[in-house]
Amino acid sequence: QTELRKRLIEAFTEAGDEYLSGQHLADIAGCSRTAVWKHIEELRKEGFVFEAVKKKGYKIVKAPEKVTPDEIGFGLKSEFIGRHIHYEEKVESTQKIAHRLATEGAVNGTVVVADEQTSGRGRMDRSWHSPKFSGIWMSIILRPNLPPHQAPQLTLVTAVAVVQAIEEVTGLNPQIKWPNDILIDGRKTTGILTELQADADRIHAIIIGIGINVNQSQEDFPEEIARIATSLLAASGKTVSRASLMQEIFVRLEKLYLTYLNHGFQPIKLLWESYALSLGKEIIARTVAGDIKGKALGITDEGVLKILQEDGEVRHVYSADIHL
Ligand code: BT5
Repeated sequence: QTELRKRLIEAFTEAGDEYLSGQHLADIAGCSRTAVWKHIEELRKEGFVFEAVKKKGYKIVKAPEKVTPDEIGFGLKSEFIGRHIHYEEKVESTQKIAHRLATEGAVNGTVVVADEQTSGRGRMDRSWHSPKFSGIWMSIILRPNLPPHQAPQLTLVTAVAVVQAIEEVTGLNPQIKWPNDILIDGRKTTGILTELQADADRIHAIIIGIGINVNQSQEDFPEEIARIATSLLAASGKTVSRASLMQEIFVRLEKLYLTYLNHGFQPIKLLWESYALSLGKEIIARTVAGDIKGKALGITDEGVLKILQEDGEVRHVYSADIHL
């Protein structure tokens, strides 16, 4: 099967700008036209973009772009985030690898990235859909000299950096849903998962997992998330270079991270609130201890969500899913 696909790819390479008819491809590959069509569908799933013209046939207009260290390193402007990149084509979860590398002493700013995750994770053991080549699936290892209770603030720092990078690269205007979702037109395009290696009073490593839907078309999403998810391509109509977006995220995150370490959360808080989706709105926060209903007032200087209940009491929410 892969041999056959290789022959098809070679034929397309030789054909250059010419279209190849289904029959011609079938002759080259020595299979039926239906089989050719199936292989083209497979190649599409791998990230190839085809142009199909009636009576003429097919042509490849774009090959999948991998996010290898070379691609990401070329033109990278950050000082430490992304300076060490661990790339794999396919992994269970980049978080898992990052945890291992962090234990083995990976330096501050190390990034683990993969073109596909087979069991990408969300919070609370939920799964994260991470198909081949169409998104950014990465984990960033940072080693701030901070107590563990400040870690949630770094999720918010990261969210601001990702929003700014998406704005810069695509011109879209994403919004943040507390604490870790980045939405465009109300649909989730990015999720952030922050995990720690720490003892009672110090963080050894913080592992920030970032999943961004980049080049999926809206039909590509599985049914369970089709109505709640979107990608940068689906929202903007343009394919986005994953490597360029990663570079932009590294530069923005580095800047905000240093601001945060030197000046505290206050400046980040202002930025975060300027991108926040739900401030001033009625929301329901689903926590493990039950629902809290009321108006989202903002976040505290610690990054904790404040909700004004109908009875006038202001509740602080440390961890929850927000429903609008
Ligand atoms: C998150 O969890 O949003 C954090 C996702 C972090 C993923 C990154 S990818 C790199 C790194 N390696 C990993 O293994 N993980 C990190 P949470 O707030 O729990 O949201 C999970 C929920 O989002 C799921 O239950 C689905 O409803 C939905 N979902 C799953 N995949 C999605 C996708 N690709 N796009 C939008 N929504 C998705």
